[in-house]
Amino acid sequence: MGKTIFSKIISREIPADIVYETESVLAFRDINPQAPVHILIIPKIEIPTIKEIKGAEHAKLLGELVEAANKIAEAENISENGFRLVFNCGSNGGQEVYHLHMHLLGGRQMKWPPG
Ligand code: DGP
Repeated sequence: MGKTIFSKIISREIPADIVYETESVLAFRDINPQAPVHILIIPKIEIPTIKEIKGAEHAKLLGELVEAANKIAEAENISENGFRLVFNCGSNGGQEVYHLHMHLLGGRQMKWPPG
């Protein structure tokens, strides 16, 4: 698969508002925010979708993505009131960028079911 826009954000070829970074994870503000806080949390390795996730191989990485979300939610002051984490997968899931990413959304009341 070709390089996605998120790989170019990881390599700093294109700019992003980066809010968190570790050796394995990067987080930056969504360019088209759907909530007062809308941050994308991504692994630095290229995994196209959540379908490629294997427990034995990726358990640590997934834990790091969720840990990043919790830390960012604290830093953004949305932890106490709660927030939403979303993985869109494939066409029906509404996925546009085929580099695995978790959406962290907060700062307003979320609705259910989602659109
Ligand atoms: P998804 O539909 O789950 O694949 O979400 C992709 C998200 O990525 C979408 O909410 C918009 C965001 N996005 C797309 N291109 C860029 C970009 O160049 N920079 C940033 N910060 N976000 C982007």
